[in-house]
Amino acid sequence: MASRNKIALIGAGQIGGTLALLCGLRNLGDVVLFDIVQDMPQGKALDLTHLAPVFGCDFSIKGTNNIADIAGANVCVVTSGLPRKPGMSRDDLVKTNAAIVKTVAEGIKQHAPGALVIVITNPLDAMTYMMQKVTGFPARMVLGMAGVLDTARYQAHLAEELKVSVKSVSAFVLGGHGDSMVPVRSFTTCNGVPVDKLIAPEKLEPIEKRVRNSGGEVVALLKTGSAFYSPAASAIQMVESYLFDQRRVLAAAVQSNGEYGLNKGVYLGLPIILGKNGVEKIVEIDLSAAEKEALAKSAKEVEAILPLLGV
Ligand code: A3D
Repeated sequence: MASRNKIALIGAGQIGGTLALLCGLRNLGDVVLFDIVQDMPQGKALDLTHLAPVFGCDFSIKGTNNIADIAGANVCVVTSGLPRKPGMSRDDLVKTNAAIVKTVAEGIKQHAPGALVIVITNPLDAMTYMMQKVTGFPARMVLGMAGVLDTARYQAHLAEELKVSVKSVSAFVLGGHGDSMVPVRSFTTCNGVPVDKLIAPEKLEPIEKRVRNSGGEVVALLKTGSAFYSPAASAIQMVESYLFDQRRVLAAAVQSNGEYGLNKGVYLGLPIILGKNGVEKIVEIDLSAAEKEALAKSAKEVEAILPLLGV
């Protein structure tokens, strides 16, 4: 008999709770929702248990403060850590969140050694690097969610400008999940038509600038916390690609093995194929000289933070 998937959500805050909801709605398997705050994950789990009959979702969800409950998880999605406040950069979170991610990584290493780990905690690329270093898991099994979201933000604003369905826009945003991220215009199309043939540069540039600052735009509006619906949805796309071996081509923070001339070992948003073995392949696309330069600059910004991690 086939066994059910088990998805461990580490951090039961805004993104963790939304992830749990989406796991249920999309029938992905059974969920363990872990947090250090007493009773809160149990409360969210009970609420979602009551939702299951309404939509006919066959899933069990357990809220817990005991990390040992993640044992046997196929996938761990990590959101534990502080979100930004208005005026903060993602890098301002580094010290606090590094300590949290280190503890969580030790728990995952001990209790879920076979799991795919998807990190969402910011600063994303550095936290994913830290997760791989502390768990010692193969690099193909540790990746960060940012590229799917940054790409979705680009697609959303391009579709708005073109007045077309978001389904018609195909795009890539690569690089670090920060101000230096790289919207890859040369591989961004509306049903195969290059986007720079459809939108004039003076309109395209502000859209790309807005994408780089989209996270901050949401933070400034919310005032407490950061985006959570779209980050959760983006991670769910990655979870599905892994659990169902969909081999989707998407952008994710992965460990470079020298692709694109980047230093080996650095974590950065690159195009990948995500399947049952985790990162099946880092795809090398033919970037323009300016895009390559922007990617290298973005990698330098990520590398500048790594010494602060102490791993
Ligand atoms: P929030 O609602 O504050 O939830 C974080 C949760 O982590 C809280 O419930 C904490 O109690 C919990 N926590 C703290 N320490 C631990 C620990 N040691 N073990 C388990 N849980 C712990 O934040 P959120 O869900 O809105 O955001 C979570 C993270 O995602 C933040 O670092 C955000 O900056 C980041 N984020 C990333 C993106 C990307 O695109 C990469 C987008 C939006 C937010």
